Amino acid sequence: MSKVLLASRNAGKLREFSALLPDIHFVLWPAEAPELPETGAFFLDNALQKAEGARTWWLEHGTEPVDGVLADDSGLCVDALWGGPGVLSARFAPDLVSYRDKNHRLLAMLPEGAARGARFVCVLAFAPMEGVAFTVSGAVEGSLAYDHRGERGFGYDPIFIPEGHDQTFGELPADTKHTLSHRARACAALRERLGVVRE
Ligand code: ITT
Repeated sequence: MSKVLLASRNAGKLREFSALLPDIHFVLWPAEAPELPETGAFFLDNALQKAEGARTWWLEHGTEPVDGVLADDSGLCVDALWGGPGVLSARFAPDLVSYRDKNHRLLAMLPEGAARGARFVCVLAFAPMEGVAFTVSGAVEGSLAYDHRGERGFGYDPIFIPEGHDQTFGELPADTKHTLSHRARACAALRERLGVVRE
């Protein structure tokens, strides 16, 4: 089993990575570690920034050996909002605390009759402790619900209906989300890539 530092403070992501990559033992990003920079304009830039920033910090301060660092930059891209909130998904509506409120705010921003197409995108960056970092990505197409529906998952899950389903990710069981989500697809690509790297 490989040991990987997960450069994320998002509990929802951690839960999903544990389910999607059960063969990896994740070491958590410590509470005393710094906030990782994510100043890029693209998911890919931010994922690499986080993975490489975490690797540099761990090389100096890490408390146990790890094989590499995994970072995830992801978000919801809404057609009627010109792809927003996109890379700014975690920073959308900072005046609001709960995702129920943020989701209502986001839905209220859509003009009446607007197209409801949206997609979740996930870019994973993996930085081996020695060697060059690489990225993989995954996306899932879907549409926005008209209201916050369901309490499963996290973040924008209760307003996103994946293509081919009638329920939101907030209503669908986690096992279903894990067969088709942006993160599941990116994890499948990561597994394949790590398999190649190990050969
Ligand atoms: P880390 O950088 O510490 O990993 P973060 O929450 O800041 O955590 P991002 O910058 O990648 O991570 O922001 C992603 C946001 O997009 C996240 O906070 C959610 O609001 C949303 N998001 C991403 N994947 C999601 C998913 O599977 N379901 C619901 N919302 C998701």
